[in-house]
Amino acid sequence: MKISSTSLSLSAVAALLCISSTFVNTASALSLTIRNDVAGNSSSPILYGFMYEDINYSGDSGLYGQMLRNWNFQAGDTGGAADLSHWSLVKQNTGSATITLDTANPLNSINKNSLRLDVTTSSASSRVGFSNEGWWGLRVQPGESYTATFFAKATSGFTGPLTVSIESNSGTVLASASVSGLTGAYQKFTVTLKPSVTTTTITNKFVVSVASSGAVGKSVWFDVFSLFGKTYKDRENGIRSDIGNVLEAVQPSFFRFPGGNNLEGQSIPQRWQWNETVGPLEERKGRFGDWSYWNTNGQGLLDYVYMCEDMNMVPVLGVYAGYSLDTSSVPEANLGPYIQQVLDELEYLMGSTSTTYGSLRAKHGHPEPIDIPYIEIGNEDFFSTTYDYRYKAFYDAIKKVYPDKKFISTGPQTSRPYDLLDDHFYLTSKEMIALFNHYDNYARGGSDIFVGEFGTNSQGCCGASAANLDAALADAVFMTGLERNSDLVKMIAYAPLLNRDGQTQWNPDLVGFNTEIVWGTPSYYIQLLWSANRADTILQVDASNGGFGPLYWVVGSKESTKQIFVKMVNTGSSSQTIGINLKGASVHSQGVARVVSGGLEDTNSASSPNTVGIKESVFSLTSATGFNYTFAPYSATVLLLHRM
Ligand SMILES: *[C@@H]1O[C@H](CO)[C@@H](O)[C@H](O)[C@H]1NC(C)=O
Ligand SMILES: *[C@@H]1O[C@H](CO)[C@@H](O)[C@H](O)[C@H]1NC(C)=O
Ligand SMILES: *[C@@H]1O[C@H](CO)[C@@H](O)[C@H](O)[C@H]1NC(C)=O
Ligand SMILES: CC(=O)N[C@H]1CO[C@H](CO)[C@@H](O)[C@@H]1O
Repeated sequence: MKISSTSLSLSAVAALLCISSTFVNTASALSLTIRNDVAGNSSSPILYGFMYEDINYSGDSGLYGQMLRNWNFQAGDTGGAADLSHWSLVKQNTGSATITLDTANPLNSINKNSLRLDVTTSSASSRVGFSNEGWWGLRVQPGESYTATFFAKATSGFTGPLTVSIESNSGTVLASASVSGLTGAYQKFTVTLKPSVTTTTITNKFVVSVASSGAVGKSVWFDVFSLFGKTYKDRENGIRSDIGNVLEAVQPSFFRFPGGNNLEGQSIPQRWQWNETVGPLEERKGRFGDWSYWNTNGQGLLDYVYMCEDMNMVPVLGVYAGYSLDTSSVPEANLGPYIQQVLDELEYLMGSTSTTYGSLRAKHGHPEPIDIPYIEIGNEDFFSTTYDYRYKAFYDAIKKVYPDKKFISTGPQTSRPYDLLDDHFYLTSKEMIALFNHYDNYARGGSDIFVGEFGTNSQGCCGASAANLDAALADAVFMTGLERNSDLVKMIAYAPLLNRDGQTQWNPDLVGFNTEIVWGTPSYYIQLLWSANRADTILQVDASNGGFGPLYWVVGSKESTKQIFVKMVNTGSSSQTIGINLKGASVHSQGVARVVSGGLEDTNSASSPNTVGIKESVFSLTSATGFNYTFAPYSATVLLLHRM
């Protein structure tokens, strides 16, 4: 049902919700009647998803499973000149050698820098070589295998062997392998290392060394290293499996990538360019990211697509739209090449193998075309004054080739239509709770809403407050309002998604990690609770003896499983007992309660990752059509009922 509700005042909507129910439990307690006897609104099947960009070292060092740092010597990871940072010389006993950054022996036209090892003295008992310290360590876990790859060549007369190993920082070799057959031309070497350890440690390093008098006076060049442990769904060049599992648990339906700000570039030439992120690793140079550190692009366009495929997420592709963070806009007359680059990107993804870029995709290992149902033109273009002409130009060109795709506008503009408007909310808890009814009176029948980024910070936007339960409950209230309006609000995503502990640029974030572990913030558990208990129909709820605040609710049903989900947030400091009745449905005598609750300041951290979580219990109903339930202070609860 679509009604034009712009003229309805909030109190009129409240009055509609307060139509008296036939079941009144007590004179004073709030009582809700779930109306399964009248048609509900259908809820968006892809309501919950993720927004992702590399911020806070969340890509390199985090989501991207590459364990080595500065693996292709393109730039210091703070974005400075290329160097050998994070690599160190290794020498034992009388061994003597140097390592230098060499620009005269390029692997190819993209990766021109190599690490050169010059051996002065070496013997069987005096090894020389170099090590990489990883991203704040190298995690070695029981039962895990590690695959290392690299390119190497040597001066004539030296063919190897080289020893490739993972060692503890105190020098214990945990696993090693040997390669030989080096020549004067670069070759790719691959070894598998399987440490036999019984505990997880991160105080380890990756070492390549030589121990032979045959190497004396010789030089060996190395480039493009990689080291991966188990990746999520065992993807080559994939994502860290524990992070993948934590993300998967949320059951995200869509993935917005590659940014956010990180799409735009600090300046126009520094924008994210798809064609620099695909193909073999040795063809990816990297770029200086928007969050002031080097992005290796080891994780690129096709890798994000694999993540969508492996996690069953619909891709929502942000495309560069001629505006960068230094507030410069590409003039209208010069947009042509930028539009062409986006068309090439879309052809790479969606084109058949008979197209130029579709065939490149096939060459990169993905012959099947990839559907991109949602295309977002730019990012937060409400910051610019040029969006009208830019949106129009990109929209017209893309629409011509892909008429059936859905277009997302990142700000209000009137030049061309859009299917969804991307709204962002970074607010305090109070402000977020006040937005509970934000979309209640929003006009239906026009474009839909994509809440592409939101996150409550209990101290206000972007500061350094903790991602605590107070913030998470405000998220829950806001999301409850979004779900009540999910006939209009089609997709929502918390942001930012990931944060490397100790490298926080934006707080709060959904998931924290360090080299050893990964944990959800309280907001993560709210996402999980609301997303994984997903309804397809939002049911009418009649309230008597009270209204919203401190309790906020939405009730939905899922036809295929006969489930009813009562989602309830209690922002108050006291428990709340209310009556819940059902009209037009009888439910089984036992329900399941899934609850996040605690103190407002409670949070999760590296040293205490499980302070806040979801507690599940079974409860009994006094009748098939009604029961009383007590909601804990400061809690978000899903009551799962099963229709007979
Ligand atoms: C990527 O494409 C742009 C033009 O669309 C081009 O200028 C640039 O050189 C390309 N980069 C690589 C690495 O191919
Ligand atoms: C369905 O959506 C309309 C707005 O289009 C709203 O007025 C009505 O309350 C919604 N019904 C339910 C059950 O949420
Ligand atoms: C809920 O509690 C009230 C007050 O104690 C009681 O009168 C009512 O019968 C209860 N309702 C159900 C369905 O158990
Ligand atoms: C890489 C980078 O810029 N890291 C930053 C992350 O955020 C912290 C806190 O804002 C900065 O100190 C780091 O420099």
